[in-house]
Amino acid sequence: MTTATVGLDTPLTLSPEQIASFRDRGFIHLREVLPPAELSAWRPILAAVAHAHNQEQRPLEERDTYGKAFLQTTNLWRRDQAVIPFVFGKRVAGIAKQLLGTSGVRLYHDQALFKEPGGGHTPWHADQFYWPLASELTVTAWIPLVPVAIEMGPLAFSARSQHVALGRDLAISDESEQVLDGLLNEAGLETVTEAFDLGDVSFHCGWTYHRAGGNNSNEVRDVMTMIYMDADMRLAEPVNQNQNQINDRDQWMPGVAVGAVCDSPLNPRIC
Ligand SMILES: O=C(O)CCC(=O)C(=O)O
Repeated sequence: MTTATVGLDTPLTLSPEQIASFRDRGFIHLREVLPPAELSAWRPILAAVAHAHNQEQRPLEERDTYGKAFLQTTNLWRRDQAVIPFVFGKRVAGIAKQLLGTSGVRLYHDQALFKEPGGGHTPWHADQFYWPLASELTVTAWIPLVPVAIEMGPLAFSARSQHVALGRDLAISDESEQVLDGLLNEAGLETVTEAFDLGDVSFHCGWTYHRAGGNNSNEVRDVMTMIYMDADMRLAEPVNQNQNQINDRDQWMPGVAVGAVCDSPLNPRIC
């Protein structure tokens, strides 16, 4: 089947080698997952919702490092029903399910991450630092809506970093960029930075360290992400009163009790 004949819900079966590579390296960059024509048609729809709900007004030079990294708009599917077919697509969710080896996946949340022309780097970080979740069965799908050349800041991964508990108390910041760069280098871990063609999708584990360079082109790096978790994921007590985890619990899983399955109305089971 070529990507020209697939849709957002068409299943894609991964090879055992692809699944093993993801579990070993903590990420996988898959080529030709979604049809470029379909992504190009979705781009203006997703961008319109993202921009309509983004509050950032400051020019780039007045923002801090995180603010310069991208315009972030969360849970587009709750803001406009038009994007639900994209965010609930079973093809990408089905890949997440195979990678995790779970009986199914729920949506944790989605995000648009648009790196503006001249936008800065995304510092090294691991997403699971922010999540009050009882297991590591989480995966983020990073879906560019435009081809992302190296100069535009594609997502880069520290291969196998999910296996080493380094710097796990660091929030994304100038400090995380500096400290983790040193720690990951000292640990001898390989950084993988690759351009993305339109249709490529990467998947990374919650504890895989990742970063992105700045956008040195004249085009916006439009990216949509969907974060999935095991359909049976349970809510954990926030670690060390981590305020980020308290905020995430309240924002993304309202009403779920510690120890219960994260099945709030914001966390639909996708497949
Ligand atoms: O797109 C980026 O620059 C960062 C993305 C990221 O950190 C993520 O999707 O977890």
